[in-house]
Amino acid sequence: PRTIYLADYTPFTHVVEQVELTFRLAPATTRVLSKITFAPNPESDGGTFFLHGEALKLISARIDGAAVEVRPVEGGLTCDVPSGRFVWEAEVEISPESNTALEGLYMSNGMYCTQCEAEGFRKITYYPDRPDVMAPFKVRIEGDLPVLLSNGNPVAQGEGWAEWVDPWPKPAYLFALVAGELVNHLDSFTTASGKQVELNIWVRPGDKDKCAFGMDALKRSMAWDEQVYGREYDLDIFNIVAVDDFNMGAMENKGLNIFNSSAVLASPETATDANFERIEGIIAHEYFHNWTGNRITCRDWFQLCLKEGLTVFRDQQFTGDMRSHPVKRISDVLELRARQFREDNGPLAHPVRPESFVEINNFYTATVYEKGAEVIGMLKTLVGDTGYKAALDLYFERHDGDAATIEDWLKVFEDATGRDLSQFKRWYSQAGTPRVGVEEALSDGTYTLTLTQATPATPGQEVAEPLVIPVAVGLLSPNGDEVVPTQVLELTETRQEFTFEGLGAKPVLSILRNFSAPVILERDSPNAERAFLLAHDTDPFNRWEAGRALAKDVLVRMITEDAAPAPDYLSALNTVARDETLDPAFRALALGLPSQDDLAQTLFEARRTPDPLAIRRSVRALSRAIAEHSGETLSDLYDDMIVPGPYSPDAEAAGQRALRGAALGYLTLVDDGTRARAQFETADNMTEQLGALAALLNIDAAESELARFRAQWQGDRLVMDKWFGLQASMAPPDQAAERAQCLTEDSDFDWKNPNRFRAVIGGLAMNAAGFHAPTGANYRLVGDWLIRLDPVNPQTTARMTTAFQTWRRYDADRQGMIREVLEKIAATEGLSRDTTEMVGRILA
Ligand code: HT7
Ligand code: ZN
Repeated sequence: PRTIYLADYTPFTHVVEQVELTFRLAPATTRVLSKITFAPNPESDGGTFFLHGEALKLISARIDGAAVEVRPVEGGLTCDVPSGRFVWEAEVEISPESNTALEGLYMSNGMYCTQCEAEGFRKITYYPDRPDVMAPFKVRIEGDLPVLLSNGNPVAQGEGWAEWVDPWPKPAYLFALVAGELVNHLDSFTTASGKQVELNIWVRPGDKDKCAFGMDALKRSMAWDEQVYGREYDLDIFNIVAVDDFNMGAMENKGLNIFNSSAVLASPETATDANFERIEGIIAHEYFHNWTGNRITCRDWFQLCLKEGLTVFRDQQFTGDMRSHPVKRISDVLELRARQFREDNGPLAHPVRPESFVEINNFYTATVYEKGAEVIGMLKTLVGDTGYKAALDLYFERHDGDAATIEDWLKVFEDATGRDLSQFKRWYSQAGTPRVGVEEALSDGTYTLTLTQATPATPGQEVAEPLVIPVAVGLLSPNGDEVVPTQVLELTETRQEFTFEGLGAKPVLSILRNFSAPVILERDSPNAERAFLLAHDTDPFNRWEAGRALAKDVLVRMITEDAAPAPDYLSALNTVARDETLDPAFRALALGLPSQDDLAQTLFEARRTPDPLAIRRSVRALSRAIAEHSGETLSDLYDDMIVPGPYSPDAEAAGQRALRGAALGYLTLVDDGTRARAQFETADNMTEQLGALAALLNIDAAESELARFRAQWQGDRLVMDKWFGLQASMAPPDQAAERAQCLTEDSDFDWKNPNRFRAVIGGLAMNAAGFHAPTGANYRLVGDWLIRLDPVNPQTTARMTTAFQTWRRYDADRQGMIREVLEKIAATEGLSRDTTEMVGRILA
């Protein structure tokens, strides 16, 4: 397959002035008629006229009304065109019902829908399918279905047809069409300038009672973007549609967002608190794209982080404002370390702005999204809130309507703040997680902090240059008072000293407050100091981090030295759990132990081969020790954290349920499941029902509850995904293979549905000890399912190969078995470009 390089960018030969599309819908033979006005692009040096097109049956093509002879070439066609403006007209036929890849126009439960990002529009008609070609679209849909939707505003409709006009020039990847038997949850929003906007969430008839929360989240997002970023909505209507078969979470098509139903549908009975929070975040994210992504888009796909990093950053800010900033920051960092650090420290490492790709779909990664957001967070820390606001105002003013680049983005910060960002820019081009070292010294009242930085080599990048790393620090006196409040040190050299005067005694350092940079701190502080910070730090993130570091240290000793659970840690944790001055949601996070995957990586970095079974044993032993040590505290929490009244998904109630759920998890280890069984019986919401089921599964005593859960929820696809996912991800190591096999043979295992496939196969891959069971049976099971899925849905297959990205951590036997599986996948005849690229990179 051909590699595409950022350095090879050239503008398209033409600009598109207008697009008119007519769809005559039929499951196997949809006709797409296009009329596109092209004019020479003054910014192009010329070249051959080329239109992308894939899997299209060309019926006819005309230029300025006369038939034209087209020449098929790889990935599309070329033809001779007039030297000035001309009108291209084509008719093509496509088959939505046989489109299982869920890219282009496809069908899901009898409904037509589209997914065009990144390069799906070329499966709909011939077009310059690249983000820097922006045009206004007019769309006519003809089909015998009650609801016919596209981008922009509705302009006319009749029985079996509808016309839409989107006045805002957009790239083809933001095109969308939906047609089906849908019902709407209707509402409206009045913008700051007084414009009335119609809002709809379109769903299958049975799902109408699951839209209220999503609608509320949408209205809060619209208000927030006006208040915080000064951004108003710009059409008369905003539609969201829920679709069951979808490769990712959701898609920000202009005025017509399409959502995986799991990312929008929620009711107290069927969705957990975590689901509600995810839905709120995704609705906000897609809505915020209207400005950061749609009004200002990307010049080319290498600039993906321009829209995704910024939009993730904005949705993180939104959730922090809606809920709790410290809790959100801790959750985001947990996620960053679990997904992005894993990527950045393995064979799939790539810069936030990659410089080459084979298949762009493989670069919708944690690095582009989450590290992309961290880079923006660092920029904001460096230029301050006022500088950030000025830069963003300038960005919207200067680039509205543009297809922009990271250079454009950084230039607005330079122009608005006067700062030189040439060194900072390395964050976009240099992969790998920087390691920051710390040395401290006190002499004559002067405290000297020496910081070092080094970034390990990553694929294709042997040498890393020093970055600009904002390190937020505070100093505490030994009695717990803060003697130096938070200040941001700018680490720009490989080694740099910072001094603080007038300190009587050696202070306790609280470093990287609020996780001010996406780095790994290499610092072996004594456990007494960690316990001190856990008790006294004024920075909530670092308080949590201190507890985390303690837990990790205890677990590593248990795993490698067969040590007993450290009593100091047990009592420190008990104190935090009891501390009523702390938010319950924070306490719930503090009670969580590092994941088994995190521990495996920690051991690997300490040059020890992780044994997944030993890790699991130690985590379970520590959990049991916590349950025994803090039995009374946990029992009190379980009784006190009952949320009175009807279920509400708000942050406060969710925080209390999270703490109660954490307590239940521990208590179930020592009460034979008595409480969990009772909770399962009486739960009136999914958070508590699923929490009880998980607690029982954890002690392998959920047989009857699993059967009852299934009987209750058989008809609800999203809830049944939970049933599948929980079993695959929690099966004990010696049963995981058999259990997973059984789940894949279940009559409800609809493997072509990405949510169900991810629940079972992804769930198994997340079951750390189970996946790595010494027989290798689960490696083979996952590998064989990926081979089966690849011809049906390459995008989801390729994403799921990441289950194997950490393979080099493990012992020779496991590595050998995984290599065999990867080589078998790679050798599969007709393997997609997507999966070929991923497996090749993982094996390299
Ligand atoms: N911009 C979207 C990314 C995307 C996508 C979404 C659904 C299916 C396939 C997709 N490929 C790329 C989603 C987002 O970041 O908001
Ligand atoms: Zn996005």
